[in-house]
Amino acid sequence: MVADRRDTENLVIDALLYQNDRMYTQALDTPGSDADALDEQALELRFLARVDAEQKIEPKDWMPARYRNTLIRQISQHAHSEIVGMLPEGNWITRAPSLKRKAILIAKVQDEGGHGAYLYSAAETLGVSRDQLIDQLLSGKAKYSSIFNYPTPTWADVGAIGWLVDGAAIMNQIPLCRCSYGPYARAMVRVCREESFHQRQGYDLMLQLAQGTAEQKKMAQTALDRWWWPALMMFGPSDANSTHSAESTRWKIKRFSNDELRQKFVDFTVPQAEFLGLTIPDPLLRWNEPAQRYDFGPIDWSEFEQVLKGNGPCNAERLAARRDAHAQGAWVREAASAYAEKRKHHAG
Ligand code: BYC
Repeated sequence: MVADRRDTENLVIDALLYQNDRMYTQALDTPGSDADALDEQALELRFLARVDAEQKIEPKDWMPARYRNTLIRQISQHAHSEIVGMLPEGNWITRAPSLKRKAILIAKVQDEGGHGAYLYSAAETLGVSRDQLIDQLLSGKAKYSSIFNYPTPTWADVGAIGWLVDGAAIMNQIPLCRCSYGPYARAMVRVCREESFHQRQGYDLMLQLAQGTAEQKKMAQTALDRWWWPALMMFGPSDANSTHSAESTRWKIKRFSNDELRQKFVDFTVPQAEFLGLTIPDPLLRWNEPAQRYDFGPIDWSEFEQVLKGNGPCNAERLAARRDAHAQGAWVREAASAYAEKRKHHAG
C-alpha cells in the first residue's frame, strides 16, 4: 500500500519535472513564473517521498520553508529550555547535602549546558545564527519550556525535577531520535542517554527522602505536589489545541501526539510514585482496566497559558538571571573571538 503510494508519487514527480523541462526549453523560466511553481511542487513531493521512506533530511537538502521554520522554532525552544533549565537546579549546587549529591548535580547541570550547545548547533544548520537565537531568548520573544518557571524551594525539588521533569523529557525526546531532520535526530540520541541518568538520579534522591524521616518524606510529597501538574503541561496543549501537530506529524518531526505522550508518562510514572509511597495529587486518578491506562483529572490550562504569557511564578526571575549571565560572559565571548581571529591569521 505504502509502496504503491510512493510509486504514484514518483510518477507525479517525474511528470512535473518533465513538464517543467519543456517549459524551460520554451524559455518560460523567468523568476516567479509557472515553471518555478512547478519546480517547487515537484521538489516538495520528492521531499515528502523521502520523509515517507524514513530517509533523513540533511542541512543541504531542499526542504519546504515551513519545515525549516518549524524546526528552527522547535529546536531553538528546546535549546533555550536546556539553558534556562540549568537555573532551578543550579540554584542548589552550593547547598547540596553531601559531596556525592553535589558532584552528581554539577554533572547534571553541566550536561544541560551541553545539550543547549548541541541544540543551538543543530538549529544553526538550518541557516539561523546562535546570536539571533540568543537575542530572541533574552528579549523575551522566544519560548522555552513552561516547566522552568516554577520555583525550587527545597532540596526535594531537585529530586522531583530529575524524576518528573527529566522523565517527561525522555518520554518526549526518545521519539525525537527518529525525527526526520538528521542533525536534530542525532543530537537527541546523546541527549536521551544523559537524560536517562538524570531521571535515575532524581528518582534515587526521591527514594532516599521517601525512606528517610517523616519530615524528609513530607518534603518529597510536597515537591511531588508542586511538580506533578506542571510536568503534565510540559507535553504541550491538548491535541485539539496543538497548532503545529498536524504538520509536524506529516513531516515525521513528531511521532506521537502531545496527549499520547502525556498518557504514556502518567502510565509509566504512577507505579513509580506507588513504589516511593507517595501520593499523586489528583483525586480523579484511576486505573482504567478495559483501556489498560490511568484516567486522570483535568489539567488547568489557564495556568499553562499564564506561564506562556510570562506570568508564571519565576518567568521574570529566569530571564533576568539569563540576561545577567549573558552580560557577565561578554568578556569570555570577546576573548574567544580574539583568540579565534589570532589563530586564523597564524594559519593564513
Ligand atoms: N512550554 O502546537 P504545539 C529538559 C507552545 S528541556 C512552553 O503543540 P509543538 C530539561 C509551542 O511552542 C525540555 N511552550 O507545539 C532541561 C507552541 O507555541 P509557538 C524541553 C509550549 O511544537 C533542563 C504552542 O505552545 N523539551 O528536558 O508541536 C533540566 C502550541 O503547541 C509548551 C523540548 O523542547 C511548553 N511546555 O509541540 C531538566 C522538546 N508546549 O511556538 C530537563 C522538543 C507547547 O507556536 N519540543 N508550547 O509560539 C517538542 O517536542 C514540542 O515543541 C512540544 C510542543 C511537544 C513541546
